[in-house]
Amino acid sequence: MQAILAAVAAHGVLVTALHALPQHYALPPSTLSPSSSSPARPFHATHVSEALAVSFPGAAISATAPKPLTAVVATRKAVAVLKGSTRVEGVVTLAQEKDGRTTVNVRVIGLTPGPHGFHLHEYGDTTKGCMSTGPHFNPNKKTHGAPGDKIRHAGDLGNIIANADGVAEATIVDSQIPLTGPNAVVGRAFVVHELEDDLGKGGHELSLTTGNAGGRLACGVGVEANVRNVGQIVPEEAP
Ligand SMILES: [Cu+2]
Ligand SMILES: [Zn+2]
Repeated sequence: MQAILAAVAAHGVLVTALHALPQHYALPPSTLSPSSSSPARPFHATHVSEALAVSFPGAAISATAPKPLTAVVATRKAVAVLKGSTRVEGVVTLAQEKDGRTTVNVRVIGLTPGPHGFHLHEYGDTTKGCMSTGPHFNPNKKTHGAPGDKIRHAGDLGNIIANADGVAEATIVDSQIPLTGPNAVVGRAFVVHELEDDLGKGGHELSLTTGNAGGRLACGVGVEANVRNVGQIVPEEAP
């Protein structure tokens, strides 16, 4: 009796998996091509369909049917932990949407209340603190500007604003800071500054290079969270 119940349960799970599969196949073809996955990875899409084709006929299902393979990693993610020589610190989490835009969630503590320039700088080199992270990331050789400007550095993310407790929280959605490719944030540094970024409009001699945002209080290098695993089908975790 128990064996029958187990077989029924396994059957139900597999039917669920089959119903769920088609929407997961709406992935870009490149993410499912054999070349995008090393042979060692066990849950490649073709393997999934073969496994289901073989095991689906009801009579053949045993109680030891494999776990359903329906969870797909869909969003690229990266993270940066900001530290400095002061008590300013923070965390930046990044998620790249399907349409290519990146959502940046920032939380920084220990700031003076008010606006502080926030940028992606070119290098992930922090051997000399935040100073060795180089200038604003600027692959298109533009002048400094606001995030919404046509003419801006790719790394120009504007200001984050600290409250009376010195905490700044912001969500920025931007199309110039992808998580993959030659302009990826991975390996570059996020920097939070002492002063407000004038967004290129302050008339100071530094306005068109740095926004005259003053010293670098804290910085952190973007590192990948799941960047390489997007598009993979993985076993659903047990409830
Ligand atoms: Cu900066
Ligand atoms: Zn800039």
